[in-house]
Amino acid sequence: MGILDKVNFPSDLKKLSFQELDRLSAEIRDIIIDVVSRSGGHLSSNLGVVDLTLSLHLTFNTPRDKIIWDVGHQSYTHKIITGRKESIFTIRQKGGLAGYPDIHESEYDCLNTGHASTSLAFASGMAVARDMNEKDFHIIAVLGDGALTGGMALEALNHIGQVKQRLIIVLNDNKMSISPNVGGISKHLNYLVAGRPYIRLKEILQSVMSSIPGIGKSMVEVARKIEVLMRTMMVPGSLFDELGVKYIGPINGHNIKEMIKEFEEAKKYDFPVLLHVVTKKGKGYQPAADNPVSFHSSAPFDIQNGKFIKLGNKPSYSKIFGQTVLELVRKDNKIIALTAAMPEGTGLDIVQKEFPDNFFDVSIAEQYMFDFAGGLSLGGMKPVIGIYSTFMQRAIDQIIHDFTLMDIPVVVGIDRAGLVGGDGSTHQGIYDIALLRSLPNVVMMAPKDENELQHMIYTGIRLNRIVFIRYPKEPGVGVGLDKRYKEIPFAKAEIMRDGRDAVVFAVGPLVYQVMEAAEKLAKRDRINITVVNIRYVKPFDKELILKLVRKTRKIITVEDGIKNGGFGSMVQELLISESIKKYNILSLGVSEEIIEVASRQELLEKYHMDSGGLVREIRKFLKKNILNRILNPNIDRR
Ligand SMILES: Cc1ncc(C[n+]2csc(CCOP(=O)(O)OP(=O)(O)O)c2C)c(N)n1
Repeated sequence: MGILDKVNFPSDLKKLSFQELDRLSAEIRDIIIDVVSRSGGHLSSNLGVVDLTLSLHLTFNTPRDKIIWDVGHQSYTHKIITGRKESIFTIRQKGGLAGYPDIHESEYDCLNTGHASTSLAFASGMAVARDMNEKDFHIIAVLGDGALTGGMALEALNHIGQVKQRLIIVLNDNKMSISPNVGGISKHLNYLVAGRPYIRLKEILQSVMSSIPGIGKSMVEVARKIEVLMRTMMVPGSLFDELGVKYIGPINGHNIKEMIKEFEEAKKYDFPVLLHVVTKKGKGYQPAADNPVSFHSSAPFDIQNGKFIKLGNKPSYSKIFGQTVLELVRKDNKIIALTAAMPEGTGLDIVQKEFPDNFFDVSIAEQYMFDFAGGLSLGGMKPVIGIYSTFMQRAIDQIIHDFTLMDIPVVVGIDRAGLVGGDGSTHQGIYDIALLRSLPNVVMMAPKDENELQHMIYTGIRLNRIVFIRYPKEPGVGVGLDKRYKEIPFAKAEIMRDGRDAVVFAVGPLVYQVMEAAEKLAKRDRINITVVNIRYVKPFDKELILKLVRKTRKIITVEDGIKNGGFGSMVQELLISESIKKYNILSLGVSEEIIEVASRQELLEKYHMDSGGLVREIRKFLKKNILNRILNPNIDRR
């Protein structure tokens, strides 16, 4: 029987000895490795925080005390010891546990997270509310050194130091964002870890001076001067102290005893404190410790050798994006590739390796990245941003206020656009079309396959405009790549198939699902539909759309974005503005709701955008129309 058999809730931890706790850590690590090896997930971050999580739940009285996990990708241990160990094997699967904290899942999850750097603002507000309501519980925000680089976290620190509410911040420093952390703050944290003796000396000096009985004012003044001297001569103080948040650390994040001692101390302060806990990403599983980047958001793997299980040979859209940008940089030194802490995820890491001067990882700073790109563009460079659709939401104001109003050229590869498997509601890329479609000067494209993606990147750079190119998180279609880039004619769609019964306008790789459905409908139902690869969502091919609408009067739009305000709405608005009256339209897309955790395929099925679902929906739609015609024979079919 393992120790974990005895642990269901945090109260069970308190009955264990330190030796048992260490064994429990090892057991939990084994479970996490097992779970992630089967269905993928965040491995290295979770392995790093097992001891930290146990220490927090041992010290604090959850769920009365509130632990907020920033990003939340590191909450597997938290889930295991808060009543969810039996269901941990269902994590990230349809109907299973979410991969991030979820307030609907457990009372121990006090905040939904997924995007970085939100914990401090929430914790700060919750602490002020607690105090105003005269309640008495602890609020603990746990954020990584990566999340700390996000503007929101820094804005929060600035405010927390001013309001001075009672609040505990645990900084989990593993030197890594997804990739090695970058920037001045990261350097400062390294300094704090390396400068431990000096910082400790400073603390000791302070406490000695204050404990000398009857110490005169002048002595305190001397001590203060010594401190200032030390600070200016050899050790800058911690950034946090300067901001008004007491810094404690560094603390060994794998020593439960030491952490409990420090956390107990932290409870005593009635102002904000930050505990700098140092952990090792991937601890306990050598392949993940050796390669924390690949195991950050891991594919299923073989536990014995740490090798990822290959899911086919088709290159991902991200890979083609990175490859194309690299080839274009080789030809044009003015192209600058940009990412906000996602070099590998966006595929741009290969540009970083070959052209470090033409690449910037700005850390988790999406807003900054856009305006930085704006500056580069104004300076005559050609910025190409790689960003996930969901994280681009952070920079909507920069896109509107700073790009569209001045019409500053940029190319943005919107990765993970559309329905995203595994990560649940926080990571869906379903809003980009609706958010960008009404902005002036914006061009938006969606490639039907990886070959078209490379041409669109090439076209986008040549257009010298504000260009967004959206593509999903999935392997490409496997069509092979043309050797030479070509321009995709501006605002022109592509007819893939001709038929007289209806016309389907499809966005992105869903074109292929529609083509499959069209073949099935032709064979089984003798229904012949026209299929159009829309290519340009904005500005779209108005003439072609109107021509085909007039031909069939039965229109279907397909997009993996929200229907309300999305591409389907754009087509409907066009028909209204052109006073076209007699038509029937079926808009397929994502409904306005919180998206459940499921694979991309399951989500496509849910919204009838897999080929089978498309066949059924189109058949139903056309039958209804035939029925309508029989019942209303005098309908005006202008
Ligand atoms: C706004 C936003 N941008 C990017 C990401 C993608 N992302 C998820 S975890 C992560 C790194 C976080 O690093 P850190 O906070 O240090 O946590 P660690 O994984 O190292 O424990 C990033 C960039 C995100 N979740 N949110």
